[in-house]
Amino acid sequence: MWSIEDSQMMSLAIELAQKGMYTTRPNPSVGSVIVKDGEIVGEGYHIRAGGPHAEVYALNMAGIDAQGATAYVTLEPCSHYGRTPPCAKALIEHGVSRVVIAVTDPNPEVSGRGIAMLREAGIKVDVGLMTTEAMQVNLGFLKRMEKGLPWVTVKLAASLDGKTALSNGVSKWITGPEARSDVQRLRARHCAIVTGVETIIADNPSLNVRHSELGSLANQLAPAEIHQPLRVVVDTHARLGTELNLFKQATPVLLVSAKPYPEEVQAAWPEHVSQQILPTVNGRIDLTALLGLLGKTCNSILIEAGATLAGAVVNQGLADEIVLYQAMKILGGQGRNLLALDDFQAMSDIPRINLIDERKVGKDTRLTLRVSK
Ligand code: AOF
Ligand code: ZN
Repeated sequence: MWSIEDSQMMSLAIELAQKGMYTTRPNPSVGSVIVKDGEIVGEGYHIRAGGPHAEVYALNMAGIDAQGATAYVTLEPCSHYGRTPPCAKALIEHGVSRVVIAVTDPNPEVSGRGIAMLREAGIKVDVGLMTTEAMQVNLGFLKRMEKGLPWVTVKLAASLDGKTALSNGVSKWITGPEARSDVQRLRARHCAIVTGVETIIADNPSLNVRHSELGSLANQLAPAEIHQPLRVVVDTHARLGTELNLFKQATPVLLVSAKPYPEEVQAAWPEHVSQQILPTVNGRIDLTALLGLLGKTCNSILIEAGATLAGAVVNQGLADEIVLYQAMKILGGQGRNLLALDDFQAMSDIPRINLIDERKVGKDTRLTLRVSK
């Protein structure tokens, strides 16, 4: 069913979609290529929510050449009037004769209706080219649409002996500057960063994205184009004080606890700080409830926390991906472990982890791992 040209054009559409990775959320990243008589007459990608969809850029570029052409789209064209009119309608009006789609859109507003609209208009629609590859670009959007939960990435950094700090608690500069810059890019593509109260007390981090530390991405992304992630702190007993680096930047901070903060603490919060009270399980914030809350607006979240919270996320089977930066150092002693996990009794009980990617980042190694359920 698929020609070599089909595969080449869809690969290009996927590459285009990837360009939107840092800017489209909560929308998906979508790419489109329009081909007429073997020539590319239009291409485009979705840049930001509220702006035109990928197909519209490609159709505008193609103009009259779209007549009788084939449109390649990485996600099913939309059928609804959202912030923009339906792309299926635009494709019909421009007279394309064939549409090739990699992934159907699970958004209940669309979910097959885009395909139906095109077919009703007599357009040939072929679905399922390079589906797996195209899905990788929108793992968060697809999971949120299907389950109402965000994609969960757990970021970890450790020595060769799996420690995150010396025995005396010193944890600064385990990984090098390149890995820290890589973490900035990781933050930039997640909707929220979740950490625990212990990390805030120990390190007083700001958990923001700093343009100057984005490395090569800084050339692509102007400071104003960065989506600063929502910063979430799990603080079950509402212990946090008010003099925190987290509060210094005026982008949203959400404090999650089991009880309200004292009135005088709340009164000292800047305007961008808010709190949410969630239920507990065994004396700790119910992480499934937290994911459900964040899944209302977030495609993907990054857990940057200590062994207890990160361990709980993995233990409860809530992690989709682990990004592990491993420094070529041996910290020795009784330093902090990477994850606080259950004592497993059998090899069949341990989490199942697959290596997706492994590369050198400066002097460190970065492993990207998928956790299968
Ligand atoms: C497409 N092409 O490039 C995108 C699509 O709020 P709106 O109007 O931008 O609609 C957002 C929804 O449209 C989004 O949730 C997804 O279902 C679809 N996104 N569709 O055909 C695109 N970004
Ligand atoms: Zn659309």
